[in-house]
Amino acid sequence: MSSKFPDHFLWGGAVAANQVEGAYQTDGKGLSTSDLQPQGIFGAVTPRVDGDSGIKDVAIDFYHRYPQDIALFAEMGFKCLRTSIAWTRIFPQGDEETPNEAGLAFYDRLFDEMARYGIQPLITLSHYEMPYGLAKKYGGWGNRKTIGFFERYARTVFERYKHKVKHWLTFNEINMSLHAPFTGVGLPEGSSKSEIYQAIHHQLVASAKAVKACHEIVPEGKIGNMLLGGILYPLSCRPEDLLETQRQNRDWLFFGDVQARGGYPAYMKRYFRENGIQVEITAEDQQALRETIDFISFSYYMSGCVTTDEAQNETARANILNMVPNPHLASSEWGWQIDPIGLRYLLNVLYDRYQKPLFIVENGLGAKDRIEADGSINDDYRINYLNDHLVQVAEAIDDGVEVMGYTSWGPIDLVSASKAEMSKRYGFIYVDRDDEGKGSLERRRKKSFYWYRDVIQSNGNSL
Ligand code: BGP
Repeated sequence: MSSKFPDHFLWGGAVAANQVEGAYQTDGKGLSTSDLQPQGIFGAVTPRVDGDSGIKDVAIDFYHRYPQDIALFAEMGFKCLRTSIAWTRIFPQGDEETPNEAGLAFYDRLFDEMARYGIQPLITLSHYEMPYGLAKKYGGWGNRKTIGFFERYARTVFERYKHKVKHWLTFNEINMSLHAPFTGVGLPEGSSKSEIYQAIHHQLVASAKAVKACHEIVPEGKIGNMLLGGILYPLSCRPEDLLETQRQNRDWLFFGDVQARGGYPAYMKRYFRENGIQVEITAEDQQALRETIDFISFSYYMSGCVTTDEAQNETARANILNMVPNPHLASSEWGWQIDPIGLRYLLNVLYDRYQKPLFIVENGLGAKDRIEADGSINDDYRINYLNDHLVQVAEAIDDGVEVMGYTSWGPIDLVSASKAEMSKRYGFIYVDRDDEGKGSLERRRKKSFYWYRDVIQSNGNSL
């Protein structure tokens, strides 16, 4: 069978600064909102006290061990590595006039190391974090001033890395801001819907300004958005369920509509009005939003269902997003429902809606791994999950969907975002570290390492 994947398909993996780097105060780095959440993004916000050690302080020590890790990615044949820049390495408090040179120099070293192996960087400007200084002093994205601070940061990194980085993303899973206000937009728990949507609006304007800056500074580059791509199905064919499903899907698609189409969709105006949500959108904001992204990127882990039946809703709460479980699907240990066909469906939905190239920048199975007596790790469950999803990506490509690349989540084990622990592993590469932070940090190839190497080498023919 000839490969359905195009030549130059960007195969690779995705990580995020705060889940791998560690070195949380090294070389002048400031505290980030993600450094303050020992229990993960959905845990309580517990401001750190000096000397307190959270699992992310060291994470997997990528800050110092990246040469070894990139060599392992190269061994699998990676064409692309997605990671993020920690804003606080560049502007430690967020509101400085001049950037921190030691932080900038770190990413120069990192991108140079990737270039040695021909691995292209795909860089997220903000992955679930912002300078704590901005959250504390200005109220995070609740304050319009944060737009300017972000624009300065974005322009600084575009200028600095324009010859090294050609693919950029603005905010990781921008649509999660609705569920995790502190990490997403730097607002305290208990903020009102108006406050959250106002902060989201500021973030959308900032995203558009970064897109404009990228187009000016890196004209031959491409910049995309990044959406959490969980698709929702109606639990029944009752018309009310269908309508409610459309409404809930729009809850997250609305972000893509603004970023890809250049303005607020009409349905949001009704939603704001009927829910008493007040958002200040100036004429200048509307002008800024007209600068649209070049491609759509998204994460995909699971799908879920929607019902208007209150009794069924009560029993739901099956996973992190409170989705109603689909009786036809199995779940991971964390209640994330496994749905490869949903990925094909979602790719088609997004392509029909936006007609822009798509990039799957996260997909994977979080699972506990066991090391056998002979030292091997036989993660067939992970291979099966990824294989099934990639088969559906090939189907979508055959459907005519333009897919730029695929970066699986956590190609090397890292700290989980939702739980801030190590034992929920996604990697092809095992890292010796446990939830208490004990372990040698030694790296070890799992069975899936060789499987992925074959997939890349054959451009998907081995699936
Ligand atoms: C996405 C985030 C990632 C990542 C992943 C897996 O939502 O963008 O940062 O961690 O989910 O989630 P978890 O780590 O909670 O298993």
